[in-house]
Amino acid sequence: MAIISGVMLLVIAACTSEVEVTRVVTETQTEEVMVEVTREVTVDREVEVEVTREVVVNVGEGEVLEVEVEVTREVPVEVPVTRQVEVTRVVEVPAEGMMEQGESRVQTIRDRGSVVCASNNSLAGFGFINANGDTVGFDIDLCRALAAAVLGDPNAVEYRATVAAERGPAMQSGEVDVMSRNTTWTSSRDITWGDFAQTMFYDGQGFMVPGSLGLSSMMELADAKVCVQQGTTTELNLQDFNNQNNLNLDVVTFPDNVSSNEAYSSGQCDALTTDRSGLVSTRAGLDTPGDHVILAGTISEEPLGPVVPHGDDQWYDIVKTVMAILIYAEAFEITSANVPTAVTGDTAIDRLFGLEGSFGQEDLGLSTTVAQDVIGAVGNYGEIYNRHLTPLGLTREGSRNALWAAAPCGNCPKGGQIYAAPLR
Ligand SMILES: N[C@@H](CCC(=O)N[C@@H](CS)C(=O)NCC(=O)O)C(=O)O
Repeated sequence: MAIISGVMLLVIAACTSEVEVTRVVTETQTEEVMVEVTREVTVDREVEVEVTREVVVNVGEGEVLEVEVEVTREVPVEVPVTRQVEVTRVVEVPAEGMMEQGESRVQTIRDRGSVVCASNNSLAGFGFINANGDTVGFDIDLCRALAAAVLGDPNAVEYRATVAAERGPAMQSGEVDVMSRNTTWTSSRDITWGDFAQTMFYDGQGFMVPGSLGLSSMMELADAKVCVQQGTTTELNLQDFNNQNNLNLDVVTFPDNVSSNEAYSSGQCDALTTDRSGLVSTRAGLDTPGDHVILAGTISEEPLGPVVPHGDDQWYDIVKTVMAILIYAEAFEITSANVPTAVTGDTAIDRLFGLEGSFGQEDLGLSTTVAQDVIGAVGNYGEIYNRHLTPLGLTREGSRNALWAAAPCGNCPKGGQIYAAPLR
């Protein structure tokens, strides 16, 4: 159903059922449309009233239809009233909270008072709902960091739980501000879904099998039944892996994490495949994790990171800059416990925390001290990692997810790939 919001100016011959709508029709609508009546005028008394209630009507050009309106300012009629109106114009405007054309996403976020973040709600460590009913995780903390940066409140996030196959449409519609949800950056997604920012977590696709099968290599999976989730790179990589190695795999696909994990844990599949971090997370939630083995090696490259809808450079730059703040705060050993609020004398740290100079934050419409808000709220990249991923057993040290450098020092590499544009 196409939902179109319209704005009508009603001119009412007072207290009769004759109503004229004075705007011009742009197109004929015969579907269900949402109409927002914003102003009602009684002709004989010249009283203007604000009418703000949204109503859903079946409408076509020239049709007479009933619209229930709620009058929000005093008028000489009873409220709510039902009027016969003739719709002569339906104007497409975004539903509440959606971006209006030409408006910046940051402005929309500020008007709305929250960041809409597409998230995962079933992947422990990365994005899931905890026992208190809160959405938490490594990916979730990025949504919180963005809310802290733009709204000064890490809790001002509206989460949209999104299964894998819903991600493309969610991004393309622009209904979410950002997606932060174990999502692999690929060229076609970058072209068709939105702009990918830095990689938050470097991963690759692996396989988990019950230890009882006695397998030691992915190449021993011939003829195995493999559970995989629809709408993922995992599904596509599995096809390639199967074809290239003539493994004759029996691939069983599932619409979401819960159903694929259940199928695996109930023995319906010999193997479960997804990003290795996803396997580690899933294994931790099994009844007897020790009975399951994640086979050595990966069959793909899975750089996981946030993505924003195409078309708003300011917002895209904000997401990248906030990620850089998380990364450089760690490189400078600034944590949520020691955020500087007065000049320290270290120029790079003072610039990052808005105490001296600038790294471009004001040009992005952010506060000079945005890094204080972000790091104070969620901590640096390492704190976020340790809070959510270290408990799963995803060792960071020595992995690709270590920092590239401990400090902004070209000669002291840490060996990892977590890196961002220098903040200056
Ligand atoms: N990184 C891969 C896989 C991402 C993915 O969605 N993985 C599944 C399995 S771990 C998942 O998170 N599903 C959660 C859900 O559908 O609720 C991709 O971007 O396609």
